[in-house]
Amino acid sequence: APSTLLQEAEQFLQLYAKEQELPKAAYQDRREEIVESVAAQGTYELTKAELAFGARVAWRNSIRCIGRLYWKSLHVFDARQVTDAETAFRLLCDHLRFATNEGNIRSAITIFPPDVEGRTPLKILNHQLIRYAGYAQPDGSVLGDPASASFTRFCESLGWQGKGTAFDVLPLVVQEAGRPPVWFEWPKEVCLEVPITHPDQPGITALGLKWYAVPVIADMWLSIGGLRFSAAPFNGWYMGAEIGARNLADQQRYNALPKVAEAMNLDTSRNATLWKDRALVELNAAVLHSYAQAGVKVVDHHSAAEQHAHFERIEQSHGRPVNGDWTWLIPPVSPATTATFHRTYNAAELKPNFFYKSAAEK
Ligand code: HEM
Ligand code: NRG
Repeated sequence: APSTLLQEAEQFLQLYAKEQELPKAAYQDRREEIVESVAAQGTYELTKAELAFGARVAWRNSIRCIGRLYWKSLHVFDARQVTDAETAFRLLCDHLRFATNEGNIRSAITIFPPDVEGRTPLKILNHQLIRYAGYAQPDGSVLGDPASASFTRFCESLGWQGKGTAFDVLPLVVQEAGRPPVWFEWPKEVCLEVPITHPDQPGITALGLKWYAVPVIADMWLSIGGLRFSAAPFNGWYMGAEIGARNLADQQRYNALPKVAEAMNLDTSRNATLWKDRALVELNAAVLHSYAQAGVKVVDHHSAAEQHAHFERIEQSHGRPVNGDWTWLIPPVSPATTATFHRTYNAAELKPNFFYKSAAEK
């Protein structure tokens, strides 16, 4: 409804004016401009500066993100003019090259046009821009990443075919409004990957595990000033535990702990030998070692938690509330060794922010 659009636009403009020290006259002019545009057009356009500020604050307000200390350094690519699939693919290749930066990863977001009257001009159907395929096998198991099984089947239904390894990079799938989805294979050069090696456990190195350098979440919508950006993929760098304690370790993902334990000659006959815990620590050490060795930026969970604590102090010093989702902010390995574990958070989600889409909105 236009009334909530106007309300959210005004709230956002107030935040922008306050934090960017906009002169009162400029604020009032801009406010009038927005009111008139909404009256005439039913919508309005953010300036480039408002868009960049809004995207950065959306990161700052992300209650599940432990990496928020760096919210001001987000690079914002304005792709609001782009409505065709080929150009989107080209710009997303540029995004990946910029973000990857030969391993010295830079946080970035590419923002495609906002929805108009509930309609998304250009959709991205991937969960992350780069992710590995998962192929359902006749015996019920999955080759590759089980989390990608249904999207992999969907890509195959569009005519895409992977090599059939456990680490096939899925294609980009985009959809122009009113058209069928189309896929694009990423050039190899935009998908930097890291082979997982262990400094003193050759058996772990021999497992042949790997992971990609840059996580780019592509399936959330970005809310700024009452506008909805349904295609706004963003990236930072990995916290090692996302890979070592979840992607490679979860039973319903790559399930590597039994193999790691075997490579370490651990006694797996009883839970009480803590073989899973020992394997988990070494797998996480291997991930951090491998990314460092490859010159790819990564953060360990202890440093990440310290950085978040620093972020909390800065936010407090500016008189802003620090909201958080404790269940996500604690790392999945050794949570009680971090300060995050020992405090509580209010889980309110301020706007601008990133939100999940409902099944119907995907
Ligand atoms: C979630 C770390 C950058 C927005 C997370 C999570 C981690 C993390 C560990 C939890 C993920 C999970 O458990 O699956 C980092 C690090 C960054 C970074 C180390 C390095 C710079 C960013 C950026 C944005 C962002 C650039 C947006 C501009 C979010 C959001 C979530 C999240 C929205 C929640 C995702 C969900 O609900 O699935 N981050 N992040 N983060 N982060 Fe960050
Ligand atoms: N756990 C997911 C990625 C979620 C977001 N994590 C980040 N975001 N680090 C995974 O692929 O393991 N980021 O923008 O850097």
